[in-house]
Amino acid sequence: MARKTLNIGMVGYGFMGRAHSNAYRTVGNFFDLAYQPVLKAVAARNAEKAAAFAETWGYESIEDDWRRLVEREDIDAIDICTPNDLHAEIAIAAAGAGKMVLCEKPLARTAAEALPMVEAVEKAGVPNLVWYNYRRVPAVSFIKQIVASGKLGKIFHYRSKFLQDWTISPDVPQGGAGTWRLDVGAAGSGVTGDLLAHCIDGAIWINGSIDTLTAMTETFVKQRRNALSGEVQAVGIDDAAAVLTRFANGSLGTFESTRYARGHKALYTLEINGEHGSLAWDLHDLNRVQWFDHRVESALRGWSSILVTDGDHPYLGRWWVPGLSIGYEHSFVHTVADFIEGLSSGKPAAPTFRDALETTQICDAIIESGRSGAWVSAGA
Ligand code: 4PW
Repeated sequence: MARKTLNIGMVGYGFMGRAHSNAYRTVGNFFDLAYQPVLKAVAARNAEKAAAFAETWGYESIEDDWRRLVEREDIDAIDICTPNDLHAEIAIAAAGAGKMVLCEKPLARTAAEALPMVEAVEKAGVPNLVWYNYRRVPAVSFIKQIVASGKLGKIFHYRSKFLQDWTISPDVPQGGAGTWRLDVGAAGSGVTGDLLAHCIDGAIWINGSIDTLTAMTETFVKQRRNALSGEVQAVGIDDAAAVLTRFANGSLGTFESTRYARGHKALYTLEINGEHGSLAWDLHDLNRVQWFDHRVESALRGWSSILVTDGDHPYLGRWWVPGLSIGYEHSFVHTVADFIEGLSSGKPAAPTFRDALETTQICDAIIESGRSGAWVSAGA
């Protein structure tokens, strides 16, 4: 049967613009879907860069103002790949124009900013999704399945970290392309919204809601040059965060994120310890899950390393033959596949804006606790 078209209007052309564009182009070749994404237009203030991006990725047209993109009749879905400070305005306008909205994580700089976005998509009744892509690494989806099956029994601990090392030099500027993540005005927070948000999203998805938390945050470099104005300014972001949580299911959580861990470029790890066993995963070996089953007889008991590349593992049946690995970019392809599947089935792919609001509320609570040192109730 001929596929219907899903006309994409992309806002932004950075790292995430590339990851999403690749996913839209690839998904139809591997997944059997009712809609085929069509790269209709990309919008960016810099028309020259937008044109080069359109040429590379095969967008049919460009706009130098996202507002014109949102108004276009031939666009079905707006995909927001801008710095965080623009997410709310674009998403609310897109929902108001009746477009589906896909938004890069975190949903917004704060929960106060995110809530009107949630209300806008719900009032308009438009499909919506936040790109927490690591949920859709097959090994992570597999962990979610094992935990949900009850094989671990009662959960005691959830442990997760996301480590990088690219901002250690005080010469790295803040603001502007490439370094907006260091500018609190553009990003809202530092590692908490940028990196720890992935760990929190995964934790809530796999282990349920967080009730209370306490955090320690630090800004190691206090002043940086602004990449646009050249002015030396105070740094407002958190460079590192360490967080203790209590989950609603009674388990304890420990989370850490930093951009000051020499030698680590993107080390996202998670580990879960339950009554009957443990599971562990890390992004540097993303096709593998470590599994310990205490119910195996003691002489044979030990950690096993499961290669998540089987046709029975999540998403893998769509790719190559068992034993062959896939990578980072596939998590975005799976996100598009699930979003489109949700359009056909009427069961929206998660995390919706409403789901992702919870992660942003936790991030707010981390920043608040980092300032006060107090235990705070997480969530609404
Ligand atoms: O979302 C995160 C980014 O902002 C990513 O998953 C990794 O860290 C790669 O870039 C940053």
